[in-house]
Amino acid sequence: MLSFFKKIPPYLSWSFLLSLIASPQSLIAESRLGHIYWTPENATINGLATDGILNFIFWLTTFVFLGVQAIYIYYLVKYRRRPGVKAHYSHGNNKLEIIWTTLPTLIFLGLAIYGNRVWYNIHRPAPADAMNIEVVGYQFAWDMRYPGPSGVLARSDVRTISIENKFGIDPADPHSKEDFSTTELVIPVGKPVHIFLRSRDVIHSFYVPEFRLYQDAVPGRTIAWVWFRTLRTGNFQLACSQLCGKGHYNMKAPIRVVSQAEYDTWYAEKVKKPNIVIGDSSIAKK
Ligand SMILES: [Cu+2]
Repeated sequence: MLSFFKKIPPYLSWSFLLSLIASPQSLIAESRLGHIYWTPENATINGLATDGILNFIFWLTTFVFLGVQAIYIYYLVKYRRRPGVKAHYSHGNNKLEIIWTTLPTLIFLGLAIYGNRVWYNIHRPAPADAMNIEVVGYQFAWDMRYPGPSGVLARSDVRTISIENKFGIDPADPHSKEDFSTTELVIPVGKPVHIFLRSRDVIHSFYVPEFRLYQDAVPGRTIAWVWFRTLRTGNFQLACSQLCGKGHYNMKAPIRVVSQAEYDTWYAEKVKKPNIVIGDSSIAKK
């Protein structure tokens, strides 16, 4: 067997390895047609800030990397040993040491402050006019809960989630008769959307690359700090991004960002038929 591998010319094995690196799109589950070597095109206002810091750090490190390599090669050539010239050997320079320790420290401090500001802006409280949607992950799909005409989601508690009451809704709340659930996330473009994120079983993750959003859904908790505002209409995909079991690969839901008019038509149709049934939990307790 080993002798067989020894017979492979080295350029062939190298070309195989290179082909693996050069064709990552064939290794990704859902093929992307654009932006293959960069992030997918952003679709939210928060995403602009995230992309800003990502691009800034990318170009800063590119600039530093190229600069350092250029100086390195220049010195390598300039102070090399030649006939009649001895290789130059430096024992260090305190002034230079201080400069190249202080400069990166200042850059890192600046990046930390910049990053914190971006993080704070993304996580500041949702605006008052944001629409509330509950998103619940479970093995292996997503359920969305929309409020009725009042715009207020019925009171719910993760502790009362059961087979009969999959959202853990309080049946005493009058809003509980208005809410409806869907398996796709439909959003009017430009409207702030406040997500209440929950899990019914294990840890899942709400991941939408175009929204620059990645947030774990943890059983027993309601994650209430995720909100965003979309910039353009389009079809996206909500994909679970925490390995959550054997069906994880297929745990996804469509996201449709549509015009306000299109959303109103869709909502009017849905809100007519509240479809959340809260069963008799006393049966389960027996
Ligand atoms: Cu999952």
